[in-house]
Amino acid sequence: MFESLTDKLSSALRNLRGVGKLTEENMADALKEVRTALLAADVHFKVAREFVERVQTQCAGQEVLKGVTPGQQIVKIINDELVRLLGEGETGLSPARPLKILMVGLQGAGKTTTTAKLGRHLRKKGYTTPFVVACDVQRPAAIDQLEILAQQEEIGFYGDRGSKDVIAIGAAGLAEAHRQNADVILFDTAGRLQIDTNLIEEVQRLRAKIQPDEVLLVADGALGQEAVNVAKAFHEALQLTGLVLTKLDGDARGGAALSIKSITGVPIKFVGTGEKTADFDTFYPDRLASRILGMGDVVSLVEKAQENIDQKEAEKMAEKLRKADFNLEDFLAQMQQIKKMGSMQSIMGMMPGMSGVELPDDSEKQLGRTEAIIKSMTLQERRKPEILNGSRRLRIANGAGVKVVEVNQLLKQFQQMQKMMKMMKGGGAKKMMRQMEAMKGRGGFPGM
Ligand SMILES: Nc1nc2c(ncn2[C@@H]2O[C@H](COP(=O)(O)OP(=O)(O)O)[C@@H](O)[C@H]2O)c(=O)[nH]1
Ligand SMILES: [Mg+2]
Repeated sequence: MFESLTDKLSSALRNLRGVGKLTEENMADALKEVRTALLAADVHFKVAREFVERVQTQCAGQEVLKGVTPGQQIVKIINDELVRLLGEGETGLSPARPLKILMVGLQGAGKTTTTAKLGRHLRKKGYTTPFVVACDVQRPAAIDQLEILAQQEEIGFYGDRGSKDVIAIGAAGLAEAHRQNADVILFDTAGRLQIDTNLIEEVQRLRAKIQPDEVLLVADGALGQEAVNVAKAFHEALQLTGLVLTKLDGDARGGAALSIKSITGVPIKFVGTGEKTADFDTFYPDRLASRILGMGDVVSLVEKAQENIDQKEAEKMAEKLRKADFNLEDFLAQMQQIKKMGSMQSIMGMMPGMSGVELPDDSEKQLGRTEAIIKSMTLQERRKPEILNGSRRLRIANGAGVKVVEVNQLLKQFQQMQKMMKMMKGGGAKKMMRQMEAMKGRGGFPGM
């Protein structure tokens, strides 16, 4: 979906997310690329311009977070703007029961297919008896098409091949659906190749007759801006309650999806992603945004940093590391920060470039054991591990439910870490690298 947009946006941001310092220059370059990528995806030029302006304003007003780079923070801002553009939090349907849904749109947009898809989808979402009514009398084949799909999905069906009166068919279909106790009733209608007044008037009369709770426009997502124009026209005539964008599996560039909500004000509620009835889903703006950016990893990382990392705490820790007076108490606090952020594996998964790295299965458990060991120490012991003699170590091991060798191992590795920090302080980078190599061979610090 939207491969080309994804490629262009992620290459614009790839350069940015690594930079430690943002300058007007590298920002301007990246945002220009973002704008070009949007335009190339057939996003409305006004929408693209506003998008970039909003990102710029927000970047200027942001506090710099610890733990992430400014570039990563911008990826997050762009992501949030994409979500806003796609229309956040408005994808629900009316709670009415039975729920009456009128499906409208141009010929070939995917109305009939989508009617069946939606019936099937809603049954999975808690409706028990979907029912479809064939109100397309333009082509006899249209009725057959809907009936076959309904049978295949075991959905109730009403059609009348002997009548050309769409309004009467709609009313009769509604009555039949009521008789069968349907809890969601979908009306498939005829489309034209272009919007014309006859079509609109017919649908308006049908609408007045059946009083639908939802009027959903089915629009071909591959049409880009043209789909936006169609949606505007239908909305003016029929007060749409939602949109279904179809054919997002094909060569859709993303323009329709990104412009249609902000131009028409009508939320996208569902998307079609293939010819089969199962190729259909509720529309989730945040999921699509992260797919388009291809940087869900960075976005979640920034979110977690915003939520969980106590900035002062992090600064204090960094200072201690610099001064090399990092004791076991600090180590415990650090570990608890990490735990707050989620599992080790999920954090690794969020680090760009680290998602493929597998931690050993028991690293989580090891982290827990290390924590238990430190917690079994007195405050004095945590601050001055050198006082830990044999009997103290035995007491700690018993308290933590581990063997003494594990306590010894932890202390030894902690000593090594301290040595390393002293070296860093002394600037002995080469020596430190050698030390690290040696530690790697031994499996490193437990849980790190
Ligand atoms: N690839 C793809 N094809 C679709 C999708 N939705 C509908 N179609 C196809 O588009 C064509 C027209 O669909 P149809 O439901 O008859 O459109 P209608 O004229 O609006 O009722 C059919 O060949 C469908 O299989 C979709 O999401 N993806
Ligand atoms: Mg049709």
